[in-house]
Amino acid sequence: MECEDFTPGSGRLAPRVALRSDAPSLDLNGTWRFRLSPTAGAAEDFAEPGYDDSTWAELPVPAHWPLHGHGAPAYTNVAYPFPIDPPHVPTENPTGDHRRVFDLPDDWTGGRLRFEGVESYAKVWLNGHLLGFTTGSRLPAEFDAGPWLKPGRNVLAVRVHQWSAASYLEDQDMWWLPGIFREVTLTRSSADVFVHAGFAGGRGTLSFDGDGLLSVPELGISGLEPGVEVTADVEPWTAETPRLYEGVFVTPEESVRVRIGFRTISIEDGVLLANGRPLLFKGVNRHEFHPAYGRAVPYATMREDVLLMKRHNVNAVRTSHYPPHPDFLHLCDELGLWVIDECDLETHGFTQVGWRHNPSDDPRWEEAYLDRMRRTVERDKNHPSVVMWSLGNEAGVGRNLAAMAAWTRERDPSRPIHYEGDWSCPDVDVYSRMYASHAEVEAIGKGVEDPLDDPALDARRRGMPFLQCEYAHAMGNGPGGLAEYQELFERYPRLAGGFIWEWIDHGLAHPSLGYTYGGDYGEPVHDGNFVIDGLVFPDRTPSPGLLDLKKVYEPVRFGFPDGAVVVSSLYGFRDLSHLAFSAVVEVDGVEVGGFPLEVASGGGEVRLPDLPEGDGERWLTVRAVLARDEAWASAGHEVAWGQVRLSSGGAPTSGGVLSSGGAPYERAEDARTTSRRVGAGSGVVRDRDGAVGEVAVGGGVFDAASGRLVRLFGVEVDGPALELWRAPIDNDRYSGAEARWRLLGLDRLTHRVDTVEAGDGVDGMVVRTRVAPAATDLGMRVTYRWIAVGEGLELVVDVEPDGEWSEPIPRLGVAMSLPGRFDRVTWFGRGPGEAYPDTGMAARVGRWSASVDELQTPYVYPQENGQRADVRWAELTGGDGPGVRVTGGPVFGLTARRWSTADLDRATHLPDLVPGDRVHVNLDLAQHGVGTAACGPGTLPQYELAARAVTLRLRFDPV
Ligand code: IPT
Repeated sequence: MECEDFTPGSGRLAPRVALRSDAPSLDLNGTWRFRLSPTAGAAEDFAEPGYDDSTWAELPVPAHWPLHGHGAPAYTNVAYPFPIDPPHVPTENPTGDHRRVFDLPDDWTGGRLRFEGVESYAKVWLNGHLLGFTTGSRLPAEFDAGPWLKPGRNVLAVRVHQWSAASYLEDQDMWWLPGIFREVTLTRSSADVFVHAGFAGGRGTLSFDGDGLLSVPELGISGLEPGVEVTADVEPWTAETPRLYEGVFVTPEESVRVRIGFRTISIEDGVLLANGRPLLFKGVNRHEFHPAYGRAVPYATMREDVLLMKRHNVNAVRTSHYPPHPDFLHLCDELGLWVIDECDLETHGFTQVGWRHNPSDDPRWEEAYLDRMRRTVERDKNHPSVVMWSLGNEAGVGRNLAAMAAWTRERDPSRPIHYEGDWSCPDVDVYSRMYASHAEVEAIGKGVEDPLDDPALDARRRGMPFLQCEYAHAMGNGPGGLAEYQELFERYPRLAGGFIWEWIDHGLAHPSLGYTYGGDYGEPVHDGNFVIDGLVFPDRTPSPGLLDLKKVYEPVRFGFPDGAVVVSSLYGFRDLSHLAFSAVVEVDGVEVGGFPLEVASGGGEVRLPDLPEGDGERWLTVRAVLARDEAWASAGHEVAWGQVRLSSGGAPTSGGVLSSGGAPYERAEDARTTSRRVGAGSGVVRDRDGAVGEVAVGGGVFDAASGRLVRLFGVEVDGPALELWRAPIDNDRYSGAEARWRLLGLDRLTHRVDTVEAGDGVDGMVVRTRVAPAATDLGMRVTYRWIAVGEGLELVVDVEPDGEWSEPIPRLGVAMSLPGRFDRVTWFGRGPGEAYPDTGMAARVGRWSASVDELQTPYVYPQENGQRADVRWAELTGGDGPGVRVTGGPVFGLTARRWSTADLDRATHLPDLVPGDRVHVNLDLAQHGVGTAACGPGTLPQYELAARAVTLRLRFDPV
């Protein structure tokens, strides 16, 4: 088959820049005629202008045909979904024939047909003449249409094969989605220009290559000739201050708008610099994705991505793992993001055959590799936002990568070269890794990493800045460990930061499954929900992970010495004068005073006035918000905050800025003596036969035989009983913890009641139990002590492990259920969002209220979620009837949902979660950390939950 050719294309024009020209152009997007064939070899008669396509379907262009009812998407991460036998592809090769008729005015002459992106192989005919073919899905291709264009009716025909030799170079972790998924135009523009705009010694330098003249009216530069360098007084471009100057490049045929940003990227003493100052990436990896359109992403959606990133303190993007739509880079120039522009290259699936015959080291593929790199660099070379070229992702090692790097270095010496796949770094300028542990990142930061075998390569690498092109896998609940990475990035100058994996969940919208992932289309080989690992949900709602990231990436930090706030700026390129600072004092979550803070543009210490007093927990919260509208957010947008608990004298008591969500758990000295004994003792309720059926203690009624609470303040309840299980999160699942926990039986605990003591001589009610799974001698001895306290009821739960518990456990707390009318929760603790021991940096102490439904975090793959941490008290209310207030001793983790943990555990898609007639509540002493073990390091030791003797104290009151 011709699509099984190592050659990347034929008949194409030399690659050039994506530009905004005033030359006439015709938009060929819109409705095309479309026919899908299961194999590649159907007759090519459809390319003839007279062919009758009236029975064909209609298809929008740009689009992926599987998202418009033709065939189906398929997802694999690493594995090729076809046998590895390059350059061959399967006979079953879905092939989409496309036709578009367009009219040209009489005076139209010449032009280029430009395709911004076609996956994976396109063969193009104009008026029956074969123009050529192209591969390199996420890269533009142009064909000279001039000789074949006619006045009036013209017919464009394009045959697209899903599989081609090029598919071996496009094994990125994403949906396989064939089609003409970016724009098609007929343009009379042919210009090319390479603008060199630097900033050094406080001045801008400007020159360019290209056949024309360049003017920048704002700088008084006009008619600049190629190869001539001028200097000018300019404001530099940075992601923080994205200052652009409008330039015009004029050739005899056209005039082209170029937006110029003056900036210089350099590496000095192993430190990455922008305009001579350290550059720290607070980045994300961004795939192009839309839940309905796949990689055919509308402009408004690209813009939304950039705005969301800016609003969450993200300052950098790696365009994983291919050049994005050209408009995305214009947005990065305009709104300010540092970009690592990655070539469309990945051969990851060869890892499954020990990298045998990896194209990266096979000379037959060299031209294809170079072609991809040239098209990347030529298309995007004028963007100030692009500060690094990346050769690709996960393509192993080899000579073709070296060839790409050599060509790039020659063509554009102004930008460092990145590639992660070869840790010896022979071809690159920065040392890059993915998912390195905190300990390894620290060693690299200190320059004491393990040496390479080759001393020369080792010395070279030791002189390089380091970045994590991927870290903190944002799959499902998480990622944990963010604050600890950031602390390292900020401490060691060699560390240039990193890029979270990844920006968005690639869940495709589905009428009954909610969002789909691998396997939902019956793919025989797939990687399940590994495609659901983003910081935003498929509809771009920020996940708790993104909110935490915003906190960790804050460009302003607050410290709280006695009677003052210390404001530190982490901006690299601007001061604090664009921010307004304020403070509020809250007592038990109720505001008692607020005032603005006068902060110098360089930050520093601000003395606090006398702060209002109050009876209860007093907190000072300070905020930095935008003082004026910026292009990416309005005045008032919160950029950073800090919080501190005040002692009774008004002085701060602790300065934890990045606190985490774990509840403290300690064994009480003696639960019986420390609990208060107030109010009535127990009463015995006899049934008709005179037997003791129920026992009342204060507002609680218990089943006399089992000691289970059955009614609380008249409300039918079930539990509370010990719970050690959580619906596994992705990190539990992919790290193997889930399998070990299930083997142990933590998801199927049995509760044996040993003694129930109540009535005569017993103050309240004492229930001794042993909680254990079948088939093991491990268990927990659990004693529940109920004591009436005023109108309420106090519960002290002593937990004592029985046997050798070696594994961390998912959770330690009690579970109970209430009638379904309880649909609202109001609490004082951390919120408004979820928090786990190593996440929840975005959750601040306050008084919050939410419906039970609002407490759920809609992870596309259902899993443990929605815990509110460090809860002092919570009121559960709703419907007609009394509410219940739970008070911690001192705090607890709270989860409430309209399905049980077992239901959540069983669910595989969001619509599986169907509300039942009970509300299930977990009151936890602690949970195991979240980590990022689905890909990368697990829960850090300090966030592990060990099975050990603990006491949980709770108090229930009617409200
Ligand atoms: C890493 C890939 O580069 C990225 O595309 C994605 O697949 C990620 O893993 C997992 O979600 S590669 C992996 C072997 C570390």
